[in-house]
Order: sequence, then structure tokens, then C-alpha cells
Amino acid sequence: MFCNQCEQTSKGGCINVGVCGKNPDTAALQDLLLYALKGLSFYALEARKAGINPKQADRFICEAVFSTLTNVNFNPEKLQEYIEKTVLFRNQISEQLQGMDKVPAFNDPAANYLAGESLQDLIEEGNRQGLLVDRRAPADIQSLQEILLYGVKGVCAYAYHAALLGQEDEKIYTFVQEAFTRVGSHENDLDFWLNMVLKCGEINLLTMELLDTGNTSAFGHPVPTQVTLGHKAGKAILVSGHDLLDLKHVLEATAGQDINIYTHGEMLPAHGYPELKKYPHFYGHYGRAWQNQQKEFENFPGPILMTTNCLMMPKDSYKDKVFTTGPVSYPGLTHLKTDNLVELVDKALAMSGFQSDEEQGNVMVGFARNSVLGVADKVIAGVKAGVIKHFFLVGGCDGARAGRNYFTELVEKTPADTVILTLGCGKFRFFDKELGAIDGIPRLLDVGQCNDSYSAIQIAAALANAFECGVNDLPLSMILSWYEQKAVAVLLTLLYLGIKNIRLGPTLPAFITPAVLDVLVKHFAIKPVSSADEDLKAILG
Ligand code: SF4
Ligand code: SF3
Repeated sequence: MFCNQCEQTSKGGCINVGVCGKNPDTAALQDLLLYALKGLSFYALEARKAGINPKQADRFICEAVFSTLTNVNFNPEKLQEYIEKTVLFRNQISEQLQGMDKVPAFNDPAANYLAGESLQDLIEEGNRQGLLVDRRAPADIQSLQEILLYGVKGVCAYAYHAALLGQEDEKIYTFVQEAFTRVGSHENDLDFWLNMVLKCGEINLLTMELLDTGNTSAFGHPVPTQVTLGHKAGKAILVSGHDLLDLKHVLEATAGQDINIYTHGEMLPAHGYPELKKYPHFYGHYGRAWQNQQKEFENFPGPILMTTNCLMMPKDSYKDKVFTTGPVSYPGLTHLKTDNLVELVDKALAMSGFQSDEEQGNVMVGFARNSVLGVADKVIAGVKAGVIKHFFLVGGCDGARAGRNYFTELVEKTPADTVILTLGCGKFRFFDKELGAIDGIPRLLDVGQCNDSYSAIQIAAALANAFECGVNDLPLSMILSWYEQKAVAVLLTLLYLGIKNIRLGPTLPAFITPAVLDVLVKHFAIKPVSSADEDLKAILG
């Protein structure tokens, strides 16, 4: 196996087993799935040219790609199912085209790939194929192909979320499929790949906008909301991951049943949405930073629903109380369709629940674009009067590396006349710090999930507009933590928008070669994080 797609990769790439726990068989199946999806992409694009709308295949591709993101799916049977379905979709489109006398002929062997019979056959084929990128190309071309592939994975994840909320755009699907047909090709022009990478950022911006529309039209615009971090006596269900719709289904399925619903990880911002916070049994948030997940899950006295997540594979010791949805799957865990949550509810009723109440403080959420722009006048006046000197966007992912303490330290050390916008799960390093307020505006503003990056971009754009300058001219510094491929897509969006001076950590991606990094530094002045003190000094002078 070879996998280098996430921040925690062992030096240069995981080869014997993933740091995430992915084993070589799972890695081979994921590689083969991407190869098969490349084949399907040729057909889906051809179908479009022939006037067929390959809607089912479009959505399927995003879901299947999502299953190859870090930590999402380690289940060989489920991956086999995705591979077989990929070939099925391809054959269906092929028949449709033949029926129109448009017999497709593709030179690329991926388009003609036939799925082996057994799981073992598939694993062997996956090992033969390896990762989709062209391993004979110069290192910098390989690097750009990897950036594109991982960015597209992020786009697929966000497009999957958006589609569930009824928001789709053919431009997204077409780009994803074009990218798939290109990755691994012997195109050796650096500029071609650089353009594809920036185009991926552009398409991701559209995807995030659709996701924002999907979330706000289904659940309303988030409003500032206090969320309790403790628990109360009674039966309980924990919902983790990013899928607000799954959470809504859980809230509906448990209404009037005396079960309290708790969020975990990226689900925290759900408390700010009017259409979710209206449920009286939507109680609070459980759990802190990412590295505590195993312990937190183990100790939770009720079942856990893992919706599309970036979390670690659950341990055997508590597997029997964990359920998954969508592309999330691990061997031995029960997978649910969220229109039928009887098993989850029964499990909650059968488990002990919390025996007593416990206060653990609270945090504020709900500072997405609508809330922040609602107080824009005050913010702008604050900047003009000199009481707000600087904004920091400290956003992105959490992870296990010790270097991630940088983000906690940086936030703690920011001066009292600065405001911190945050989003993503990286905030669990500092989300409960008491940072005070400036003229009634909290210094720490939680914009939401990584899925809400569009909101942060809109806030930055509105500030630039108010000050009649570009985003790069604002007293705003972006300090981003990354972990997996959705973060790659968001980073590409920021580059596409021309945002400069982003500080990225805790380490730079292993898939960026020195020459590609030089290009990024030259055009975007991107830099690795150093120490909190040094960076603050460099930013604030
Ligand atoms: Fe390694 Fe990350 Fe790939 Fe897992 S997802 S195998 S940790 S690079
Ligand atoms: Fe990053 Fe997954 Fe959490 Fe969702 S992209 S912030 S890790």
C-alpha cells in the first residue's frame, strides 16, 4: 500500500499500515475503487455529451469517493459493493449509449476494467493498480496530481452533503469526472496541472456555496446560542460527524421518548440552527479534542451515531454501541439508513444513560455569516475606533499530533483587542477558553463546521467590502490546521480566491514537493506555522 493523503501520514507516506489504522487490503480496495470510478467518469462525461443526464451515477461517484477519505470507510465488504456498483453504473451508461448508436471507445484501460469475482481478486487488482497518479511522471507532476486528487475528494465529500439537502450543480459533477479521467494521464505540463488544481478550488467554492444554501434553507440561519458541555441524568444518544440531516432524523425519531441528544465533534455548531435547536431534548455537547475521542466514545452511556466523519475507527471494546450512516463503515458496526432509526433508539433505551447531572460550563456557537454580518456595523465601528486591531481566522482540523498545541497557544496569546473567528474541529483545542468580549462582541466567534467555510469566506468578503479593500489588505490573518482531504479542497478554494499569507500547520502536506511549494510560496506567500510567539510577532509587529 501507499497512502499519503492526510496530515498524520508516516514520513512520506504510509506503506505497511496506515497511521489511521487502514490496512493494506482496505488501501488496495480504495485504490481499485478510485480506478473503477475513473472508468465510470469517462462514461458519465460521454453520456452528458450524448444528452443523457447521468444523475444517479453523479451522486454515486461522490458518495463512493467520500468512502476513500481518511477514516471514513475501512470495511472491505462495503468497498467491494462500491466497486461492483461502479462497474454496474458504467455498464448501464454504456448500454444507453449503444442504444443511441454511440458506441463509446476509450483507450484508457480504466474505462474497460472488469471487476474480479472475489474480494481477494479485487485486493490483488487494487495492489496492481496502486494509487491513481502517474508514477512514471516527474515528481512535481505527481505532486500536482495528488493535490488535485485529494482536492477532488474533498469536493466530493461536500457535494455529497449538499446533494442530500437537495443542492446540486452539474458543473461540479462534470469537473469531478474530468479530473478523474485526467489524474494518472501522461500529461507533463506543470501549468496544466496547476490550472486544474486552482479550478478544483473554484469548483469547491461553488460546492460550499450550495452546501451553505442547503443547510440554511433546511435548518435556518444559525443564531448565537449557548451550548452546555455537561450532561443530565437520563438516556442519551451521541451524534458525531457533519450530517445535520442525520441529526434531524435522530431528533425526530426520539421526540417524546425521554432520550437526550448530545453532539460530538463537528456536530457542535448544529445547536445554533433554529430548526434543530427547537427540539427540547437536543441537550448539549459531549467531548473535547479529537485525541480524546476513543475514551469519550467508550465512556458515553448510550449509543453513538457516526455520520460522515473524520474520526478514528471505533475500538472493539465499544463497537456494539456504535452505528454509522452514509459512506461511513467499519467492520462489525451496524450501518443505518436514517429514515429508520429504531435500532439506535432501542439501544439508547436499553443502555443506562447518565445517572446524574453534571455541569461542565458552556460555549457559544452560531456565528455564521448571518449573525456576524448582523453586527457588522459594530465590528466596523470597532475597527475604525481602534478597539479591534486584528482578526484571526484560526480554522481547520484537529488531529493527534503534539504540534497541534500551537493552535491552542496561539489563541491564548492573541491580544485582548483582537477577534478570533474559528471553524472546523481544530477549535476543540481552545473552544472553551474564556477570551472575553469587545463591546459586547465575543472575542471568539464559532462560524461552524469545516462545511461552513463558505460562511467565513463571505464574512471576509463583507469586511473587505466595508473597508473598500481586498481581503488580503484587511487586518486579518488566516492560520489553518489541516488533517484530511476536505481541508485540501478548502485550501485550494482560498488559493483560487487569491488569498495570500496563509499559515498552514501543524505540518505541510507530504504530497507537496519542494518545487511545488516554491510555486505556492511565490504566488500565494503560503507559509508553514512556526511558533505561536514568532507568528504573532510577525503578524502584529
Ligand atoms: Fe496514512 Fe493518512 Fe492514508 Fe491513513 S489516510 S493510510 S494515516 S496517509
Ligand atoms: Fe477537518 Fe475533517 Fe475536522 Fe471538518 S476536514 S474539520 S478533520
